[in-house]
Amino acid sequence: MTPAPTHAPQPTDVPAQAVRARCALITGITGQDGSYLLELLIGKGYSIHGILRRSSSFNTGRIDHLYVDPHLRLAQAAGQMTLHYADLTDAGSLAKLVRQIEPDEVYNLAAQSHVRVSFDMPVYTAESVAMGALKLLEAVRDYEVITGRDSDPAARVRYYQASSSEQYGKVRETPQCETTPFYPRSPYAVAKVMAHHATVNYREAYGIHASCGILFNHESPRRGETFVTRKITRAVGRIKLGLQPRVYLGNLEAKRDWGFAGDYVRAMWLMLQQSAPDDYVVATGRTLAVREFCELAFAHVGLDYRDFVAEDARYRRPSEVDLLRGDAAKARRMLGWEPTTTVEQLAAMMVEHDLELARREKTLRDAGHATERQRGPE
Ligand code: NAP
Ligand code: G4F
Repeated sequence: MTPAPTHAPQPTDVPAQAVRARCALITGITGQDGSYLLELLIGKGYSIHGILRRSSSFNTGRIDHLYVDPHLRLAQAAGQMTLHYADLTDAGSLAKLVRQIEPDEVYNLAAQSHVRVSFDMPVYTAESVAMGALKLLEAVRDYEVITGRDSDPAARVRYYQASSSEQYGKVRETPQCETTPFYPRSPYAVAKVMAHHATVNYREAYGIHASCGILFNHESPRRGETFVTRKITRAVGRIKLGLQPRVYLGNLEAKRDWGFAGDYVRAMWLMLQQSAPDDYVVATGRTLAVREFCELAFAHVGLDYRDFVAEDARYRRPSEVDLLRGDAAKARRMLGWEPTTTVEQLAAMMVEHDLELARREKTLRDAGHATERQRGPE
């Protein structure tokens, strides 16, 4: 594996007597959650390693603000972020990386995470989500055995699996909690259920300190543009500035429990600080229909969503998850975790961000630059 540009100081930059900072490996560091988790761990003084997929174009937009030019490394206070080329589908790259960086904590956030796309790419989704988790767990298990960390409870690697409320699927009880049965309704959810059970199994079979966070939908200004909240807030900004006439959506009646991603990565970290591994639901406990989120987002700029939202069946899924509402009582009780952001604040934050992007786009357009890109049926 060829190391990507390193963002951390080299050993010569670090005083010899320095205590080793806690070391975390994050898969999916370039995604929404990875970027917030990176910020959280930097604030806590961790040395962080992230895996980067090879892409023909830049894919580090969400973490570029944390990049430190390696030529300025001597001016940097402590070792922070190093990126490595690897892929969840490449077991060898994962095993090599775990052995090389010797992490104290591993956060498995990488995934083909789009539910609608998983119907188009079920095999790749399973390869990255289900088999990817298994490959990473195997890498951790082998590393622990080789180094003897498996026989010292204080030295065990702590592993976080990004499980999903999507695993509940066709729910028969509301709200959903840790004991609610899974009934997956998409290739993505099926793969996440496997990854979840594999994580629990490695905990029980090999004593790995592995926890699953069953996170309900969480959003932010860094949310991918084809997830419904961001698709809506991005459209609000562009419609308000006259850059597009309307937005086409699929099922407006689906209900989701939407929280703020910045709050949810705190729960991930808290799970790995517990003496015993376990599984936790992370959610706000409030649920809104997509239609109601539209209402909130458009109202923030004084518009009525009914004038601008049109339905298009291409955005519907072959099988839908109609209702999700989480009960995070266990996370509140055991981790002391609380969400800090209401869905109203979340919608306002995202609309403000996307209004600013629309202003910049309009400036470019008015100067004669074409800016809008074509997108797929997501
Ligand atoms: P996201 O923004 O889609 O980020 C996914 C990350 O995974 C990106 O860094 C992506 O790299 C990387 N990735 C995709 N395929 C990969 C592969 N084969 N090998 C290595 N890296 C790969 O997702 P997110 O919203 O941050 O979610 C983080 C995790 O939590 C995911 O596992 C998701 O399924 C799960 N989850 C999310 C939510 C939610 O509401 N956000 C809720 C429950 C669970 P690129 O940047 O190069 O694409
Ligand atoms: O924003 P969504 O695409 O998120 P979805 O499917 O709930 O999945 C997200 O949350 C999961 C946690 O439960 C994560 F595990 C997963 O990785 C991802 O982050 O869609 C939300 C709802 C769906 O019911 C969908 O049918 O919005 C509905 N929707 C209606 N119109 C739309 C659209 N979704 C998208 N993406 N695009 C539409 O035009």
